[in-house]
Amino acid sequence: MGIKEKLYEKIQAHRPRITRLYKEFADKVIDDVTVYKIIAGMRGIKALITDISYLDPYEGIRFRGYTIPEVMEKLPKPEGAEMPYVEGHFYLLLTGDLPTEKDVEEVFTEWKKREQLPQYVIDTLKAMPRDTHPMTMFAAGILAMQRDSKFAKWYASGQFNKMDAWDYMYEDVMDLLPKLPLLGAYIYRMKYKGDTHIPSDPNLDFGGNFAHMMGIDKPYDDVARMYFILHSDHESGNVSAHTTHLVASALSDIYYSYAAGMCGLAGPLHGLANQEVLRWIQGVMDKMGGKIPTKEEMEKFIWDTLNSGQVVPGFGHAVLRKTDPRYMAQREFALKHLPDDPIFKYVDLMFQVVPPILQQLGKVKNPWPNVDAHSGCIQWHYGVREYDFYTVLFGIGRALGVTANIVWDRGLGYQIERPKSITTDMLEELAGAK
Ligand code: FAM
Repeated sequence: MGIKEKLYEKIQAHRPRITRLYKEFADKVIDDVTVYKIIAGMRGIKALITDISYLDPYEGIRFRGYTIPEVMEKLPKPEGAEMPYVEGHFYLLLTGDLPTEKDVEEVFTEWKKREQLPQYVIDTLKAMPRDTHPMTMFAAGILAMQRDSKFAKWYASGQFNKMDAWDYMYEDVMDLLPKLPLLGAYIYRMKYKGDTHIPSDPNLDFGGNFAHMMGIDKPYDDVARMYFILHSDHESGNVSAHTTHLVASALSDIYYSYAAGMCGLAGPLHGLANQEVLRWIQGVMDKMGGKIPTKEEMEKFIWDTLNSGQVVPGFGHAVLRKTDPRYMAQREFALKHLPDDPIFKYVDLMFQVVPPILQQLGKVKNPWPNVDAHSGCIQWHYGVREYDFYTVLFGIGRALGVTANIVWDRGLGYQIERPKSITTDMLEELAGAK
């Protein structure tokens, strides 16, 4: 059975569960909304539903029920590679089943047919000032492709039928995803490599081809695969996933929705944190004259940062309460491939020194490192030293999860999002603060 047939079968099987919940349990209370939760950005309110991934505070992310080590072990890998095919990971996210080699082959072939970047996208990028932020270029490139949306054309034709919406969304997603490595690599080489470009290789997979078009040798192909898989999804409430879902809930197509999600990812509190880590480390390196600090010296740098009112970048998390497994996956890779890298030595030292200090503060809910504490270090090692570009890498990965979500959103007929707002007066009244 092909991926689309399997997806349809899964959607059909799932629909009655949602219909039953909606019809028979509509009034059941699931969570409380407190004043804190409202003011703290709807923090923690259970108000979204997704089966693509789930974030357990103590275990970290599970993709379709599989932990990161399980995903890395169970998914098929290209010959000689350490990291799995991104194609296979997308199959898992979309269908919920581990792919066979044949399933991966199907996604590979389908994506290869659809990967070419339209000339008008290249023209759009070229028309932008060269110092435009790469995330702006990335979002603009995606938005430009909206003219080719099959979902939007179908809707405009007057044929729209809620039961078939997933099909057109799926077709758009399959058109969009394979173009993203080409778009990202094009932006990178246009901005930072003198507008010289390396054509896509028809024989290379999503991650391998990205490394090839970036112009970076092995094992950067595995870095790309790992990076895209690790960043693919973090359940639905984070800014990029939630924005994509929200915009799509208005029946906007994937180009509008995912471009909007990328604008959210571009924010310093979301996709930009990884470059803050590198900036912090390099600031310390300058002060140390390039030497690796002792444990005591590193402790002092951490305290100086905290005493000056700043946070230690790369540590803490809104939901997680242990070391991020996405951090651990990158740490394992670094221990194997770049144990002597000076930046890795700093990252490693921070891993030992920072958590006990944050614990001493007493207020930090999670003193452990998050994914961003590691990502920049590996990119820097393999020569991607333009900080601004790191969020584009995150964005290519994030596409895998958010697009799988949107196909399912349409499959299950989720409605337009429309929470209710109240005024401050009303909140004071409701809180008994008047
Ligand atoms: N260094 C110093 N103080 C920290 C801290 C850190 N790494 N993490 C949390 N705190 C403080 C926090 O500022 C707050 O202090 P105040 O009460 O004085 O405001 C207190 O501890 C309680 O915060 P929390 O409940 O533990 O964390 P939040 O849920 O409010 O915030 C983070 C979560 C991630 C924003 C926060 O831990 C932080 O600022 N970390 C450093 C920046 C970072 O690494 N961001 C990347 C997050 C990443 F996972 C992502 O989303 N891309």
